Amino acid sequence: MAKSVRIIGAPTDYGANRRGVDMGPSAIRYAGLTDQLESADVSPEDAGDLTVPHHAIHDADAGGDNAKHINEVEEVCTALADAVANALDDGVTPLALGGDHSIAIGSMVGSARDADIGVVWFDAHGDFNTPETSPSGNVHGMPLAAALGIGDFEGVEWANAPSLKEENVAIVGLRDVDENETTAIHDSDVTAYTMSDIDERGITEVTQDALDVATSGTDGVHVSLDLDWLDPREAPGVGTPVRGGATYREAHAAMELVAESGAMRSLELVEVNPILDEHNETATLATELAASAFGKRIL
Ligand code: 5AB
Ligand code: MN
Ligand code: MN
Ligand code: MN
Repeated sequence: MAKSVRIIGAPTDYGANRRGVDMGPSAIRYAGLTDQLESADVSPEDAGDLTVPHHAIHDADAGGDNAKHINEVEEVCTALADAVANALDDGVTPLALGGDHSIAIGSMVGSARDADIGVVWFDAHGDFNTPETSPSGNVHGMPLAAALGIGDFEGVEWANAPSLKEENVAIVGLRDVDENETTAIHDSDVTAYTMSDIDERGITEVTQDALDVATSGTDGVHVSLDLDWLDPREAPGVGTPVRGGATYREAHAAMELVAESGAMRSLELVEVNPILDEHNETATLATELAASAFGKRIL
């Protein structure tokens, strides 16, 4: 029987400072997500979008400077955590569509509710800031620290994934890390691979190592795919592009290894911003990479 996947849209931009990423779920669906998933031999069901609190004037009412819109982020992530946990209860694999990367707090909390999970985080950025260290106050730069209960997030129940251990987190593709994040990553038991590691060792070996980190002693892996992991030439439609990212083929190879591992418990596609995109190509790429992660085969 084909594996079932439940698509859960999280159309939010409260964690980022560039508008438009809240249209990511529409753009990804429009790019043909369900067809791509069917081509990977999984049967998709679309649960629609979560309700995101409305705001008319975004920046005027951001609330706390250190973690902007934290109440709205909490509302979205709490709903997403429930939706992800319910999908897993129903025996289907949750596929969350962002939205900015703050939604990963909800995905990880939900995925970790009844299991010990590992995480593979494909991203140009560390996403390891806390409200205290963040240079921007944007929560999309903080989700890993939040889920791990680091710094100001310690004991923040809605944001912590207690069964997620640092030693089961692997970040892949780093090339833009803030000074405080560098220290925090070094001080943690998280494993981090930079683009230089990919240059030197190749995407296959690095991804395999990352999967080993995330599967070691866990029940499954949450895969978080920030489209800015890819080079901006492949994925221009993102809010924080950084040159020198993964190529089209490297990204597919990594997702194919994810599929081969058989360990993926939940997946999210984040940071697709159709306003900044060219002809929806970043959203299209996101759908193709999802198909690879779910095991699409050429032959
Ligand atoms: B993304 C920055 N480190 O904290 C910050 O796209 C950028 O989810 C965060 O990886 C980028 O504001 C967040 C400067
Ligand atoms: Mn607002
Ligand atoms: Mn990110
Ligand atoms: Mn990023």
